[in-house]
Amino acid sequence: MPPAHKPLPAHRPYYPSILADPDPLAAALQPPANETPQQREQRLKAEEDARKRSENIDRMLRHDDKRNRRRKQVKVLLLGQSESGKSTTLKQFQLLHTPAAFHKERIAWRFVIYLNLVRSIRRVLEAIAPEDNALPEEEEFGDSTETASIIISGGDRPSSSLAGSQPNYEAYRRRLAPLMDLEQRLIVVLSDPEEEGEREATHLPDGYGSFAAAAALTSLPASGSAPHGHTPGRPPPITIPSSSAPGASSSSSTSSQPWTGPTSPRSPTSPAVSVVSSTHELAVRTGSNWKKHFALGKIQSPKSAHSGELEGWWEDPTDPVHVLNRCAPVMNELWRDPKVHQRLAERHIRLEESSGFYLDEIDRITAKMYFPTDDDVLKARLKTTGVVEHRFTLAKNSEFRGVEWVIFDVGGARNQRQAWAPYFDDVNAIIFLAPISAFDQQLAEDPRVNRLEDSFQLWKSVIESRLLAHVNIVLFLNKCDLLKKKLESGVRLAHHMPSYNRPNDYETVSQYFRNRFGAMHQSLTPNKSRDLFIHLTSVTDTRKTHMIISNVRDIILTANLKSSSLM
Ligand SMILES: Nc1nc2c(ncn2[C@@H]2O[C@H](COP(=O)(O)OP(=O)(O)O)[C@@H](O)[C@H]2O)c(=O)[nH]1
Ligand SMILES: [Mg+2]
Repeated sequence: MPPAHKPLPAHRPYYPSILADPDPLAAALQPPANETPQQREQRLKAEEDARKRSENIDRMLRHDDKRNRRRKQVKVLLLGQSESGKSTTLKQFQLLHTPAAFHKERIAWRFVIYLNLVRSIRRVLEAIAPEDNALPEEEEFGDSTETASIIISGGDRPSSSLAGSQPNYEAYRRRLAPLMDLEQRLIVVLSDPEEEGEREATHLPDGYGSFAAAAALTSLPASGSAPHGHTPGRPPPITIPSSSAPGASSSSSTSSQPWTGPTSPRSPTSPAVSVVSSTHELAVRTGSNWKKHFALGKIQSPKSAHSGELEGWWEDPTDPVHVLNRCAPVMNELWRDPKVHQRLAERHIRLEESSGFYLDEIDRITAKMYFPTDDDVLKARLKTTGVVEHRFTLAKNSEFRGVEWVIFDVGGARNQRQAWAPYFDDVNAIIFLAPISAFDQQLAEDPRVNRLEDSFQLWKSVIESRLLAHVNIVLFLNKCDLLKKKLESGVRLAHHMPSYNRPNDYETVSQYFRNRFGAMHQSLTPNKSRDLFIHLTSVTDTRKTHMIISNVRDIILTANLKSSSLM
């Protein structure tokens, strides 16, 4: 059972109807029972922001009512746990429907991609740290919750019998130290120093388009406030909620337990960067319009004493590209070192499957005039907090010409889910993403909870919801490319889901997941006439995803047309 929750303030008109209702979705969206006053304050602020935003949209819609009666609008909500692929799906919608705007924004992702790369290097260094160095290094280089998400099982330190094959950790650490400094500087550039307290959101202040502007802030100590990392034991087995017994919940109690993961409140005077870098993933906040700050025109290089404006960022000596470029040979050496790979394998760490992985393309990414490609942007990982909205109008498709689409991308982490509620009201369709490759991983926000188990629980609460009973649902069983690789590398589903007793090949496993998610819908939905559309997806694959999106778009439009003609 989910924990009891504190009542929410009475002035918020959206929630009471949901919270008073014993709807299973309401329970799934409850805040953690043991939240601190600071977390509560933050949450209430986020909810207030979401409410205002929703009210603004309503106001705008009322204003545009006349026009909208003629020009139909379709609202689609992207739902799913953190790192399920929601923002990537939104990027694919943008790339398909507003490619010029997408291309214009590509350069804004450069620093995010750099940060993703540097964090991968940090993870490798953490993984190869010798046993006796382990604790200090974890404190210095961050917590282990992120690496926990890519540990297959076990997670024990390698035994001392491996001593002869140790990579030269100290030498790598010394030679790559400039990158660890750079990580702090990138976080400063991408963060908002105005915001205080524990927060994952970052919104970019004016004037932060220039890397030089942040250089002055970077003499801060690297860390010191990192909480103790969590070394997970063998992950708990996954139990699928029984589809034949509506209301039955998983036998695992972990998923309903409150989050007690690392928290490290930041004092206003303490360096913002150390907390962000060691305990949190960098996130982007709704409405921050952060991409504008990094648009080409805003990236100013300092003026040369002699010749005025410089040509590009690569001529700015303070630009991060120079540190990256200088460290590229060592990064390559580290990533190609067989001893490093042996160590990673012994620790069951597969960085190739983690978010924002660019280690196979170090030379290209660190080139002085590097400009992100479409694929780079699709692979970039930046956590979403709040709700991001994207609008576009179908111009070419004759049948549905002029229909406006509004797609909402939400934060998927557990402490973000209550911000979803205001968007349920008049949504036409939900695209729910479940990353089925994650059967051997844990949530970053709670390493005790298996990611697939969390997806099943979330899926169950969405399909059972009476509030959403008449909303079209499309299910993306995502990260199929990673699932295939994982199974081919020998990871066994049955090891993590003891009830699974079929062959371990991709076809059988993906079909099994399709059947299970489908059967849950069939038995739990309050609307038996609702059709469920299931797609096996890898949303980083542009060609296939665009075909699926076009198909989904037409299905949603047809269903929408049908229901509006019935009204
Ligand atoms: N290989 C692979 N990576 C994916 C896929 N979907 C998403 N990703 C990556 O997973 C990370 C998290 O995705 P994101 O869209 O930010 O997840 P969100 O938290 O649900 O918005 C990003 O680095 C994506 O590029 C997929 O199907 N295959
Ligand atoms: Mg996101």
